[in-house]
Amino acid sequence: MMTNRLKKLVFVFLILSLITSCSDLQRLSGNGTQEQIAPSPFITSEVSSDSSNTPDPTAFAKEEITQTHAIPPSHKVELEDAEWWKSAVFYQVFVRSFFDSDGDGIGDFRGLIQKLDYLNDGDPQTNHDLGVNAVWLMPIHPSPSYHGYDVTDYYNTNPDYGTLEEFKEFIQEAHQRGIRVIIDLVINHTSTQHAWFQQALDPQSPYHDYYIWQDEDPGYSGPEGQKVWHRASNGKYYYALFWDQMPDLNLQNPAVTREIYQISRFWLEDVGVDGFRLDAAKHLIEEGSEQENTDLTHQWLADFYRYYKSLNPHAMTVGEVWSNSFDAVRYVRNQELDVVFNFDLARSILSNVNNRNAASLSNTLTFEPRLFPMGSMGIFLTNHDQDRVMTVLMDDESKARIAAAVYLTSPGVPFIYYGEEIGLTGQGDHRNIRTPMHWSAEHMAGFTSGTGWSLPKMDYPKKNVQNQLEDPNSLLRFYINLLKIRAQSEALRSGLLYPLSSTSTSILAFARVSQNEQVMMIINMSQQPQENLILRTGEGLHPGRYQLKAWMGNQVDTVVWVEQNGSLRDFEFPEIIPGDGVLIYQFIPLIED
Ligand SMILES: [Ca+2]
Ligand SMILES: [Ca+2]
Ligand SMILES: [Ca+2]
Repeated sequence: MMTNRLKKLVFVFLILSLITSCSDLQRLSGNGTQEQIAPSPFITSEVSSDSSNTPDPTAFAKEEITQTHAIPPSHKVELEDAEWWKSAVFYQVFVRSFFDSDGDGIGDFRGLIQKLDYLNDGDPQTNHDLGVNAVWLMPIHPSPSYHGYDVTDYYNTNPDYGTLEEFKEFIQEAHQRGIRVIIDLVINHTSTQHAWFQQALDPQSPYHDYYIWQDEDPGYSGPEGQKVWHRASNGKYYYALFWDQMPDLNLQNPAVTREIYQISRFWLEDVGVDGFRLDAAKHLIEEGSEQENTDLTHQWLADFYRYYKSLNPHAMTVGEVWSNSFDAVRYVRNQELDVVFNFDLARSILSNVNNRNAASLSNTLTFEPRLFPMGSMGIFLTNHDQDRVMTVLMDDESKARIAAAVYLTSPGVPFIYYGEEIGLTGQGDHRNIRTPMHWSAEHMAGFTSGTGWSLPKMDYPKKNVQNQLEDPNSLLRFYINLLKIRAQSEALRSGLLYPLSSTSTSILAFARVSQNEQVMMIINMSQQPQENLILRTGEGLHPGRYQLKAWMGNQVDTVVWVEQNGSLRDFEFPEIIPGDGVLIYQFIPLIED
């Protein structure tokens, strides 16, 4: 289609511009203090000096296509409420491993209720809780597998976890604390044990076309080279992308789409969830051997979006699109998903933190979020399918802090994988990265009074929530502090990111700038203290004279002067920045006499 083609061209142009501007900044960052920073080719900076001190929110990019400009004040309430996910912090929970209330060794809904006060007790004044305002529960439906991604009944809860009534109670308790609840919705495939598939084996059954059949094996394999066509007991071949026990649904069959709509309506209206994490969203509909990101998949999701928004405009979806960010962003530009995870960014954050590469990380953090409309990019470090953060960072807790500081202060909707905040480890077999939460040094890490379905890691006597809450310098305390700072900062939740170049190649520095606030991050990605640091940027800040208020780090006595064009020229930071240090400052305008 012509319009899509045009958009693609504009898109590619923007990306090229960005790459150019990033490399400009990078070239300067290593040099002396004499040079001026060239204006970015797509920043128009047409702020008239006689107007108020707030820049034109559309100055960033006139092209409607990026949609990354600041939200105008008139839309603030909507940002906070109707589109609540745009300023939310999510916590991803594997129910089976979170907390067991009845001693059978399996986490459950009652256990979740008992631990809600750890996630958010509903009181912003207390500080023994993370203060997250949304949870994503991995599949809660009946399933023959421990993970639940092969569903046998979409209208019930897994009896291991509890009854539907108990789940409703959980939602009520969560909502009372200001926590929204989304659940995994697995619609690409079912279990072979689902009644639909059992009946589908009969070619005369109306359920036959709920799945994808061929008389002969078409022979082609999946995107990872895996076998996707499997012979059934009826002699025909069915398509199953992930596993022969998870046959793909035929979402081109309107009857199947109607089923999915009914299921969604049930959970949104009758049960009361706030949205869905759509598993395998890029794989919904195949076009022959084209098995990911097809036009038909995009179209199906656009229809589904209209459907669930018609039921409840506050309902949201976040999609698993495990592709590069250019493919991923297509799902949030035209109302198909509300949020899509950025896997490229996650990988880049971890590898750059691991390699202590501030310049490369600065480029990524500048480039990636600008691809996405504000509030539509899911930002995370790892999830239930990937080696845990602390393992990837080779048990280096200072690196774990840097990684956390980066993704919890960057543009995007953060998703914390349970246990990440206390430094749980795990790699390889997925069971190893879905082990029980460590609550205390008690039996089974306080996860169960019985024998856990899986054992906690050996380090639980030292590494657990109770210990870390008591230790003001723990990783958990660091997460709690960061999340508190984020919760009180409009700029960190919704502002644009402007990289600050500096005289040190070890420093990652950037500003977050919203309509009413600006915040500066200074992260020392080396172990060596950095002194006489000079920071600058050519654009983006609100003009004026400011003091810095320390949100993290020492209070500094200095004045920052931002010029009329929004640039910061050679600001000398007056303190030594400790190795692995994370500093956060809010700009406080100086009232001139
Ligand atoms: Ca239990
Ligand atoms: Ca609290
Ligand atoms: Ca599919």
